[in-house]
Amino acid sequence: MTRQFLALLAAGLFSATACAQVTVSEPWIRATVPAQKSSGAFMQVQSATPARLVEVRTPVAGRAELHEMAMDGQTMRMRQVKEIELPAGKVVNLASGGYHVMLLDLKRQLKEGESVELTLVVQDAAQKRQEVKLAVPVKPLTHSAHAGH
Ligand SMILES: [Cu+2]
Repeated sequence: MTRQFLALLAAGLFSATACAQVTVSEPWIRATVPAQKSSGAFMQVQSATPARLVEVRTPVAGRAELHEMAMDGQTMRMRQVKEIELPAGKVVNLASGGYHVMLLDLKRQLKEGESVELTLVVQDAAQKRQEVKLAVPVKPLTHSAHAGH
């Protein structure tokens, strides 16, 4: 990623008006070791009106996917999902072992204590999209069970 692109990202893409109807609490990203190419982002998301989380973006990863963990016979596996339902007023927990955000093709190591820009794209019932921009703290590797990639 070029410096120019980073500057564009910081300057223009996001309006300052965070959507009032979507609340994100306790977001965190799992720290990585130097050669590691993937990590997970976890948080609690609540929307006042029925909506769906349809996309996640971050400058530190080549791509970010929405995943869910599910039993496949006797084994827990994760798979990509297109979207995550946000029922009105319900806190949806994106956590290790359930739905989560997977960061893939990491461009660098994510170190404990830093803050990573993450943007959630939420679509409401009228198909209108809005972005929720977050500064997410990187925390130590506490969920080692999540190593499926
Ligand atoms: Cu995953």
